Amino acid sequence: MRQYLELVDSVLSGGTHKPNRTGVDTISSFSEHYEVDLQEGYPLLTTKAMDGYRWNSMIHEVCWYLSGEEHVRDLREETEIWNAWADDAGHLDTAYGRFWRRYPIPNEEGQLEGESWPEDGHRWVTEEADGRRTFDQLQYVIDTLSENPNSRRLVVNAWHPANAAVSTLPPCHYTYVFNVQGDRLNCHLTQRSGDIALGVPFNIAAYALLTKVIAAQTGFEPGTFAHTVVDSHVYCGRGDRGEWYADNLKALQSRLAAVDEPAEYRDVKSWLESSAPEEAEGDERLDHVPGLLEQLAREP
Ligand code: UFP
Repeated sequence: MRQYLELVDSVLSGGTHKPNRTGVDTISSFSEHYEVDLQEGYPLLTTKAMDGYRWNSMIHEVCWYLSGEEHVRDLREETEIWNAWADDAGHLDTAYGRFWRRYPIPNEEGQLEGESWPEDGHRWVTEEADGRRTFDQLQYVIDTLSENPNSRRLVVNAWHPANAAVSTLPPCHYTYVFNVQGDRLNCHLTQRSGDIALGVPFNIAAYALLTKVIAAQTGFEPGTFAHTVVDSHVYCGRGDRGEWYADNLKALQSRLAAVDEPAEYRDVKSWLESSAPEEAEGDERLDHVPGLLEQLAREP
C-alpha cells in the first residue's frame, strides 16, 4: 500500500527523536495524513504487520466495538489484545464501543443543561439497567445517513474528558466523521497517537472494514478512508538522556524493509455486497453486523 509506505517514510525522514511515557523512545512526526480509495480494494497490509492472528483479532475487535460492551469477557476468548488494559473481572475503563453506542448523557432527562431535546431525539437514548442514560452515536449516524445523507454532523466521538484524564489508555483513534459525496460514503478518522509499525495497520484495517459495513448498511458505495494521525511515531529504542542509538536505527530500517514488499489487498467488497442485509428498521439495522463480521473472519 503506497500510502502506508509514504507514511512510514515521512515519519522516518521528517520525524524527531522523542522520549515518551513508555520508556522506549520514538521517531515522531506531527499531523501525518493519507487517504485510501476503498473502491480500489481493501487496505489490509499483508506484511508481517497483519498476519492471520491479527486479522482475526481485528475482526473480533470491530465486533466488540459494535457490541457496545465495556468489558472484555467475550472478546478475550478470541484475542488477548485488550487483556493487559482490563481488570480481573474483564472491565475496561476505556472501551471504544461503550462510547460509540452508549455515550454517557449528563442528566436523567437525557439532555444537556439548557438544551431543548426533540421528542424524536429519544430514539437514540437508552435507559441502562443501573439507571444511567446513554446515547447511541452509531445508530444516530446510520439513521441520519438514511434520512439526511447531506448532514455534516455524522460524528462518532470516543473521547470523554473525565474518563480520558484517569484512563490507563485513553482512546487513540478518538473520533471519526462520515461524509457523503454523490453515492460514496467517506470516513475521516482522527487519531491522537499512532504507532506506525504496530498499531496503525490494525487501525487502517478496522476503519476500512467499518466504513464498508456502514456503507453496505445504508446503501452507499464505500468511498475514501482518510486518516490523520497527530503524533505519528515509530518506536526505535531506549535512550536514557535522549541519546540516539545507531544500532536501533539499523534494526528499525531492516524491520521496515520487510514492509517494503509488494503490498496485496484482500478485497472484501464483493463479499460484503453479496451479503447486504434486507431492509431493517431502527435498532435492528446493526443487529446482524457482528454476525456478518464473524462470517467474514471465517472466509478462507
Ligand atoms: N496505539 C496505536 N493504535 C491504537 C492503540 C494504541 O497506534 O489503536 F490503541 C499506540 C499509539 C501509542 C500507544 O504508541 O499505543 C499509546 O500510548 P499513548 O497513550 O502514550 O499515546
